[in-house]
Amino acid sequence: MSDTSQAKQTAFKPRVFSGIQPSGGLTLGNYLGAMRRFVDWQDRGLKEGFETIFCMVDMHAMTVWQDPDALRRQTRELAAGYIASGLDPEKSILFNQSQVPEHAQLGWIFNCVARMGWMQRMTQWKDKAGKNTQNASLGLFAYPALMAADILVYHATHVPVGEDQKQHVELTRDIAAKFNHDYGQEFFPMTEPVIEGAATRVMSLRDGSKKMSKSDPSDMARINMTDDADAIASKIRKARTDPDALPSEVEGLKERAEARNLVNIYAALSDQTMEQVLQDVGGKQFSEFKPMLAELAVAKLAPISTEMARLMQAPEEIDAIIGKGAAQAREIAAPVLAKTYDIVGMIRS
Ligand code: AQP
Repeated sequence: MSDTSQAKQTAFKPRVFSGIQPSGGLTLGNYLGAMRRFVDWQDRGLKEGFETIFCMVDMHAMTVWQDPDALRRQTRELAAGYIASGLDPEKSILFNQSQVPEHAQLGWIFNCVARMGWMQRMTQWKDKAGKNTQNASLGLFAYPALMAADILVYHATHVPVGEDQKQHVELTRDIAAKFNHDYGQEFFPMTEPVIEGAATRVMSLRDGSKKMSKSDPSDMARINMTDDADAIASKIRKARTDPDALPSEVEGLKERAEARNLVNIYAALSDQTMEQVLQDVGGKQFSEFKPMLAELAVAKLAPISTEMARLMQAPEEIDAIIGKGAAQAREIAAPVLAKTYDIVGMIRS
């Protein structure tokens, strides 16, 4: 962790929290922007002696309609994705949000701290509710307050996220600051969003101005972690591009959102910078580059999807892992909630 962030957090020991919604199949965006980085944090936590906590945020997923059986399956699939990507329940705490009721309990308190105006400014609310805000769920509107609770119920100091979640982590800081100010105590930390790495924003394969998303109506817009080699190759082959050859410099990708996205994905999957990739592929046509990208994506994703499929054959094993994780999570969350109740004046007898 950086010296500056450490200085700001002297009263709080470093702790990392992040989550993913089980709102559909996992995408390459979730993998590169979140899961792969969670594994790096897990390893760093082990070396530097801090806890890492990763959650399947099922209560967030249901802010838009989820079929109950699908939600159960998607939650287990996300747990399988975490484990297959390298998160180890012996090294990190892995669990689903609804098994730790302290999230919802602190979430209510934060609903009373957060202001309507703050929520109305959230880009994700505007994007997801669209023009029909009257018909969106109250949960979708209040989502960032629950996310603040997810983070602050562990006094988490660092939250690795993709670009799209930065605004919500900033709101978490606003909620913590208002709570601390209103009750005159430095009780909650000022959590840092950690946005780093090559692929903090993987874009749709059909539209380079939209992020790759699980809930995109077009399956061709995303690579799912469970796609087989043929599906991955076909989606990359059909990905929208332009007729020009690839440039040799990143500068040449300006105004070429789709081309930039494919180069960015290649860079992230091959652990290179975009500059390094372009040194090799500059001058190539997409007809040559796309098969290279497909081959790389299949090579990287196939072992993960195979392991996910194996784990999904044993749902009871997954449930045991996340049940144990939930118990560990509650050990941290319960005293934080109890102290919060004391601070706000709620009787616990
Ligand atoms: N396209 C992306 N590029 C980089 N990072 C991404 N993340 C999601 N999509 C991309 C990161 O994954 C983490 C979990 O996100 P989430 O599933 O909880 O919520 P989301 O950001 O709303 O993801 P989706 O796929 O778009 O889900 P739906 O369609 O249900 O809304 C976060 O760290 C996020 O930044």
